[in-house]
Amino acid sequence: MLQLLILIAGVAAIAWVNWYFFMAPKVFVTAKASGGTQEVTISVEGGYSPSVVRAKKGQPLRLIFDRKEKAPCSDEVVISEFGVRRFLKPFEATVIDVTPTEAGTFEFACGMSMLRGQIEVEG
Ligand SMILES: [Cu+2]
Repeated sequence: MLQLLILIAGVAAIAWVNWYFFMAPKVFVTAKASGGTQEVTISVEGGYSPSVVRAKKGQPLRLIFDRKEKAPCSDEVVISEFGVRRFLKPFEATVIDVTPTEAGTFEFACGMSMLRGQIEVEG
């Protein structure tokens, strides 16, 4: 009986770890449109939250990276498809404006590609 309980607890712990690392960080947010510009605030703290931003093609997209840490990993953010490489000041919000001209999924990442997120552009 005790062994069974330990087994159940173990399986639950593994399930939780999988959920935490693979499911939970994938927070989807659709950029809010106001006056023709889509806007989304992404908090930067050991990762990007939301990590997936949905936006529409052909409309300016304003990404506000709100960096809540000074860990060197998140010093820079790179969005290679848009030719963006920007330094994010600790405990400050950095505004990055891009205009997606094509539909698709575009990655953004820290300078070392450890922290990752995506921009999903719908046509
Ligand atoms: Cu990094």
